[in-house]
Amino acid sequence: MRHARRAAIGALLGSALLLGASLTAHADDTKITLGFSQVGAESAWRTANTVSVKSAAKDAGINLKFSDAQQKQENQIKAIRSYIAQKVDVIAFSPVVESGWEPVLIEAKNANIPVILTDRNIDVKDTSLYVTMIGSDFLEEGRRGGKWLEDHYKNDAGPINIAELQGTVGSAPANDRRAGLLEVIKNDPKFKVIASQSGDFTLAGGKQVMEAFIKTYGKQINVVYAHNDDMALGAIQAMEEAGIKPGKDVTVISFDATKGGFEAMVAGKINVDVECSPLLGPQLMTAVKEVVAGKSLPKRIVTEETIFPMSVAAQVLPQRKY
Ligand code: GZL
Repeated sequence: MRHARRAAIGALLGSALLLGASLTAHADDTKITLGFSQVGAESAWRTANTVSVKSAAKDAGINLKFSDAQQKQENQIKAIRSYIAQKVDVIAFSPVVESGWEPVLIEAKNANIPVILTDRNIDVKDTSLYVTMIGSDFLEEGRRGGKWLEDHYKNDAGPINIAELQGTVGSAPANDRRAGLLEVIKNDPKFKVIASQSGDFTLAGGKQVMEAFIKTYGKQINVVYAHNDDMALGAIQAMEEAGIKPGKDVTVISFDATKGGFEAMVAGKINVDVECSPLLGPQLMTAVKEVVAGKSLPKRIVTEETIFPMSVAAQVLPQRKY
């Protein structure tokens, strides 16, 4: 008798466990699935952005499908097409460049899958192809860098020759950080951009381009305007190998304000770092849930950020999150 009772209880327990499992499985099916196409892993900023997206998806209970495009637009388009085929609930991506997105975004629209842009913007006539764009105002970042430069050299008659390390060709941050600088210095003839070339947002790219600039312009260079910290750190290596003291012989302006940028400011090798926050994950997941819930979102969600001169770096560095 006791044996039979024990067997019955065991069977009951087993089916309860099975039921529980199937409920959880069912719960997984009702989880929101987000397909995310990331630019690549080109910089410390990008790495921090990926960590933010992945951890925020986990915290939000969102099922994340993630792909790294190795900075190639065709890989992002392929990833977006695969998310459409998998019928994800929402697609989000950080567009490596501004143009060439209409065809695949029309496919997403025809599949009734909403698209959210993060980090970088796109240049499309039909802005109904995406719900919202969450990220920095790169034009304002460029203006901040330009205004700092004007103030830094307010008592210097010039000429002030600028060597510009551009980010990825055709990308919104590269286009706008350049445009913001030129907008500020255009009425001040003492400033001249004597060299400008893309280092593709990488440390190696920044070093390679700076080596070429030093060969061609040598001591004529007064300022390095680097579109991100990784290229600035590469340029610093090139300058030191050429016996140039970055931050002293040459003023270095950089963007992102990553830990590496702060450490270089503490070491006196970067003079100012314009903040560009990669911590977009939480805002993205909130937007995803709101889109799925049918709520309307603003077309543009701008991240709050500032500028850090070298003088505050040592005090601010311990609080930095990326
Ligand atoms: C800016 C981001 C840029 C960073 C670079 O939001 O798109 O790409 O400035 C990164 O570090 O590679």
